[in-house]
Amino acid sequence: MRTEQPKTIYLKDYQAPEYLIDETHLTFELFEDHTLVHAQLVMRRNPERVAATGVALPPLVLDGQQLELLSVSLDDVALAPADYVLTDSHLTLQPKAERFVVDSSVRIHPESNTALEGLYKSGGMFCTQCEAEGFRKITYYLDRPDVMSKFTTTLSGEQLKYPVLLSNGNLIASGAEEGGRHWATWEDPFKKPAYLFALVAGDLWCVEDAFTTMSGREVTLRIYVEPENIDKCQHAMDSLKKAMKWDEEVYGREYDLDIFMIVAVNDFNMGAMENKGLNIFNSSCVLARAETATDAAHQRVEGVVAHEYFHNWSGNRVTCRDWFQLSLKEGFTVFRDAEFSADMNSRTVKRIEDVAFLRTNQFAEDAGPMAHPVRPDSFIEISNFYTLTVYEKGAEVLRMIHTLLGAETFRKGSDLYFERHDGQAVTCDDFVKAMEDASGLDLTQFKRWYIQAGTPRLAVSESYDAAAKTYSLTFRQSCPPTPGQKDKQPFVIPVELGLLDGQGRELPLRLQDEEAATGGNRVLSVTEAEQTFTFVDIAEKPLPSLLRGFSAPVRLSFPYDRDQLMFLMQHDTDGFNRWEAGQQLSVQVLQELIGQYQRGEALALDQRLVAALRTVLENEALDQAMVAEMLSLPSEAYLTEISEVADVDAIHAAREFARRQLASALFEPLWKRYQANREQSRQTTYVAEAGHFARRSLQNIALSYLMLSERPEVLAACLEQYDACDNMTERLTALAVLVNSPFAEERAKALAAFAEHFKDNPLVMDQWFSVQAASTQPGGLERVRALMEHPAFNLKNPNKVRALIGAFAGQNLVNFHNADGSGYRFLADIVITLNGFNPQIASRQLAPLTRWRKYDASRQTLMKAELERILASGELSSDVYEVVSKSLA
Ligand code: 0A1
Ligand code: ZN
Repeated sequence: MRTEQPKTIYLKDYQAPEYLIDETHLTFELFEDHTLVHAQLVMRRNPERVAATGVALPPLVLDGQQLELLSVSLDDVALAPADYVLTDSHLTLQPKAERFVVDSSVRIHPESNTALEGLYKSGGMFCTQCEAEGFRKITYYLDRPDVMSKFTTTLSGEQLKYPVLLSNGNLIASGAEEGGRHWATWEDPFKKPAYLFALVAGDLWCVEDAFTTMSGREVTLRIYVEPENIDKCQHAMDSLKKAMKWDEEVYGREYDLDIFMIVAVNDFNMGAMENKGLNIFNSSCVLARAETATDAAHQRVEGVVAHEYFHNWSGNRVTCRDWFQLSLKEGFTVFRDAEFSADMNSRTVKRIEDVAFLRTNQFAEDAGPMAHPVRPDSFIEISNFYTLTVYEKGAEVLRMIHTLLGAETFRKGSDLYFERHDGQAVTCDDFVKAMEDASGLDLTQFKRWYIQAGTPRLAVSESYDAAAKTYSLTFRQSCPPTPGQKDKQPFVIPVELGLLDGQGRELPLRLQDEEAATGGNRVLSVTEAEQTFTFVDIAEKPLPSLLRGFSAPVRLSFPYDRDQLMFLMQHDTDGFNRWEAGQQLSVQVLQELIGQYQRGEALALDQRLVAALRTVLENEALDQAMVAEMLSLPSEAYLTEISEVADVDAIHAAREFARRQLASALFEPLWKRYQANREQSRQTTYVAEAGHFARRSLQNIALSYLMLSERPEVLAACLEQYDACDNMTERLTALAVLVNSPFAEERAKALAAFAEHFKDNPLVMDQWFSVQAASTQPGGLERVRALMEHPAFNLKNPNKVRALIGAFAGQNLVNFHNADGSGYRFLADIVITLNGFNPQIASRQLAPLTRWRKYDASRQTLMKAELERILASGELSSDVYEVVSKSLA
């Protein structure tokens, strides 16, 4: 909880640390009602700072919060309270020499740590989460990423309760103590910042495997879980080995320790954490097997395991100088994991999913009160900046560098970056400099992507001169103002494009002033506010395919008509843009329906959408995952995001109307493909591979349409799928469509059977909560309130909060935005409660309320009133304070 007035920290105030910590020796004595931490810090003055501060030794200011100081000594001399200054957040000492040793002992209370930051207990085990500033809740330290130290850690605990004792690096000694206790000492040979420290003690089982690195070293791989989950680790282990191999092949990066460990914990604020050699994971991102985890969950496990593993180089060996540089490691690592997933599964489908997510969620963040650059220049609470902008937009920035340089030169740049900065804490500028040095390109203007917030708009217009056979595209870019940034300079926008002729063939491209034509696909760099490119030798007016693969995170507009979009859906050589054309067509059709609804007219669906989707559905040669993606209408959240003022009820009514019309017009082909795929599912056992994901995704979206027909044969098929399938993907879809159907009796039966069968599996129960929280049937809030009383629900567990509250406020838009304001009041009450014990989760759950500017005047008033009520509710954490106050500013 906040004890001082929240303070804004600025990048411009960055100063290197006055002191460095060469060695850190930690001892933890774990007990049920407290833990004792002893830290020995071998320190010296930072030579870099001597010129700035002169010969006199500056005070040593150690970070520390919620610590009970038991003793402190300097070079073995115990200090009296008069020798130091102790506040809620710092311990200040006066060193007497350039080199010295600080010893401190503190008492902490992991057993009552509900914020899940620092050392805490999850179920019966001890674990840590130190990023970003959690280490200061463990011991007095220079808790900042540019202080890198070699750690040794000894931990001791009761042998029976905590047979497994883990920390970073290699186990160098262990033994038994009197009184049923035992201990272990771990040594990490690589220096690291405190945020990468980790400790685990528990009654855990492990799955073990091995990986031989490219230079022939043998690495032991272990995944530690609670005994009942030992049968759910194989997929994560397979993913880990694939990731290790991929990083060697694609980036030339080899693992560096003799052991790599993953531990699954049930209570975790985020997805997972890349602690050196000892990754700690939210169990939802490790555990997966057919019966309990969906295809999406399997893919998430693969992606998160890879993400954390890749951090060993992009984050750990080369880390961040300060937290403003967070995207240095996160943007890069998300880009790396996305490319890995693209290589393991379908590249186009992965891109479609990522872009849909980015445009719906990151674009909304970038247009809201918390908008910030990829490299923010100020923050109140760093935990609030683990954002979609830093992660996902940061990854898009890396992707654009990759596009501009080409794969080979990008690899040269990353090699140079890792070689130049190994063992250092560096900045985004250092990364870009390595890319410039490897390529010879000047990226000065490109760096605006790091410093300007907001999503650029790129309006494109065309003109064709039949006599001269020239075709021109004019690009106009602009970027709306964001908090603290009124005027924006033009970005470098790489636009990948092609031009199609009347038969859908790609034309060779030659720009004016160029000697010869290149192939049919190229990347133009748009760098000016307005810029025209003229292609020559264009014999007929072409149709442009723009921003292929979503080559830049911008809002592109081009005046396509619906027939042109249908043409692109069929003929574009770029798979992503075929999908994108379908989305744009759907958006146009849905916006027309929204208008009809608002004017009180009868809704009428443009039959061209039916025709376009029929063609897709009947094309057996298309990748089935692509068919499924093309059949998915833009989500209500996306339709909200692209609206000037979002009319929640009109959006929901229009989309549901379109779904019903499509279901009825396309019943035959949907039913045919559903039955064929369900039959194949019956004949095969579950396999977590792209081809199988594709088959099930088409089967499941078909079922969700078919159920809208309310025909008895579909209900029977749904119940058959629910009962007879061998995997959670089919079962959960069947359950979800029942929950959203009018078949009350079948729905209740399935929900009860599901809960009975899976009551002991918390991750499966999370899915059971989510499916109900997201149901758009009326009475959503009452259902959610009732589910909060269910024995499997627990507000202290972040996964439960996300599954029930997060799904309701984030996905169930018609119910959450009920015009009476009940959804807002409910969420504000939850945030006020969460603020009292887990500020990070409280602050994240707030996001839907921060979007108040998107809604009509009456909802705006209701939403703002709830934000104000939170602000006035008492002592707020810095996390919640920052988001609420900025939202109201
Ligand atoms: N570095 C982790 C994410 C992470 C960040 C903060 C946490 O606690 C507040 C936990 C995890 C990653 O990118 O995976
Ligand atoms: Zn990360």
